[in-house]
Amino acid sequence: MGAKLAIQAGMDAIWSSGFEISTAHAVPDASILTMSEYLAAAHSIADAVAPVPVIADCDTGYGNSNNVIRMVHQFEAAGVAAVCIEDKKYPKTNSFIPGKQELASIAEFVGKLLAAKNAQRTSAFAVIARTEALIAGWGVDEAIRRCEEYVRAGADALLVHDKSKTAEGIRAFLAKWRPPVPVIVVPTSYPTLTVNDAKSLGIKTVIYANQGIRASARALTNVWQTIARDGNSLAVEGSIATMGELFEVQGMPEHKEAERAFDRGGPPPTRAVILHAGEHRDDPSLAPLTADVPLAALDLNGMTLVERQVTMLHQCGVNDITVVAGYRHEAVSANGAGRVVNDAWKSNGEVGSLLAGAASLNGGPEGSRVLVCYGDVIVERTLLERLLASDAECMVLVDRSGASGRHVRDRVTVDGDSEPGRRFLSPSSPRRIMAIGAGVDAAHGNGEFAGLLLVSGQRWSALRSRAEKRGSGALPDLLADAMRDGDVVTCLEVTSGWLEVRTFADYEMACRMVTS
Ligand code: SPV
Ligand code: MG
Repeated sequence: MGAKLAIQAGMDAIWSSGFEISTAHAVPDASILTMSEYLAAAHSIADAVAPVPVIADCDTGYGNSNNVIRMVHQFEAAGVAAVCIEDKKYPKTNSFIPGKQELASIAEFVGKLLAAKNAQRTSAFAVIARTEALIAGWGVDEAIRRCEEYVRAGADALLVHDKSKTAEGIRAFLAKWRPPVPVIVVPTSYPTLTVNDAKSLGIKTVIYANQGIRASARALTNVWQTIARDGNSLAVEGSIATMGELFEVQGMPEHKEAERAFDRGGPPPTRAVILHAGEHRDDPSLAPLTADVPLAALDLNGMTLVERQVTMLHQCGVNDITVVAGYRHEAVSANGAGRVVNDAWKSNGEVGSLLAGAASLNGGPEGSRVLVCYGDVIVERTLLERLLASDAECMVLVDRSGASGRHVRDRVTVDGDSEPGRRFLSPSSPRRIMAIGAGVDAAHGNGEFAGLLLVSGQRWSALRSRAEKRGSGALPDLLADAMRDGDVVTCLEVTSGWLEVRTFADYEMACRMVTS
């Protein structure tokens, strides 16, 4: 995160700092963490900022020249642009820890540099030699003597570290010797040196090695102290990053984009609208139950009807759900779903409710499918799963059982010659609906619309425009409009597994049959 924020703020490259990684683990920067831990951090950083170059601070090379060979292989494979090793004895301590800073011999360090340059597999990879001669108090001449040898051994750049309060040591170094490779400095203790000053001295890279984690530590302390003191987080809310900012840093927008482009695992995302606006008071047997509450709020063995519908949709992976309420809407609570009200439900009907629901779906991912569900219908989960598994452009659930002896609300005519009431297997490819809506009479109907409609993202936009044109009416009539314009509507044919609650007897049956 720190690396990505630094790049976003305008830095050119990243120093994967041993001090910062140790601090993040709350252990001393003293060869305590292992190479694997530094490597994992450098790898994550390189991934996060690619193709921005990352320089990995590799301390003393984590051992002798053999350790350096493996180190170079691993860091190069992890995508870092360069490694930097320093000429101290192992185990090292951070250069700013007072006390003894022991240097390795020139010969030993030259051996490590030769091993590193010999181990690299790609020509662009760089090995930076860091001298701690000034840190250890050995003076500018020793620093130069060492750096000359390091350049002869193949070092691609030199990091001349110093902990004095001014840049005089570095100035003196560069005044006496102008190395044939780039020079890098870390002005932690002499922050008055500007990048422009460094440039005019001939320095190629300035590393701000630890300011990031120092800022984080101070900010964390302030935030926790405030929350602990206040017993809430109000006072800090305005000064801390928002979750949205961090979603950006995580790369959530790219994640979503990639999911849309490449994720082919399973059915496409589906949003659902449940139409619950109507009053269901035309049947006298149900009217007393729905005098004060709508059908959606009726209890079905411990859960309201709408809660059952929402729960089942969740179980089938549909999480973006809008319930459209109307009649006695204040009694409809839709936990786990959004809720909108169609105030004009009496006059604009299912189409009006569909439009009210569509408005609230606007925020969802572009192109996802829409499932429209009648509020007074309960289906078995397997039917819903079968419908959702389909990749049809526009599909309705149709009951072919013949519906003999009972009122059929929405008749449909399905293509093909299967006789209603006979046993049958669903065809391998879905059959077309030839007619739907008010125009289908008993003589021509051979099935019943069972209250579920699944529409692809593309078809949804067209259906919505048609609904806007129509303004009101019943859902089957809207589909009939679409078919008149040439749209193909197919069906998933079933002979049982659903029921609609239109009478008190239906309600009783639902209570008997719905158990879990
Ligand atoms: C680091 O960042 O780990 C360094 C630079 O090695 S310094 O902490 O200044 O030594
Ligand atoms: Mg370090």
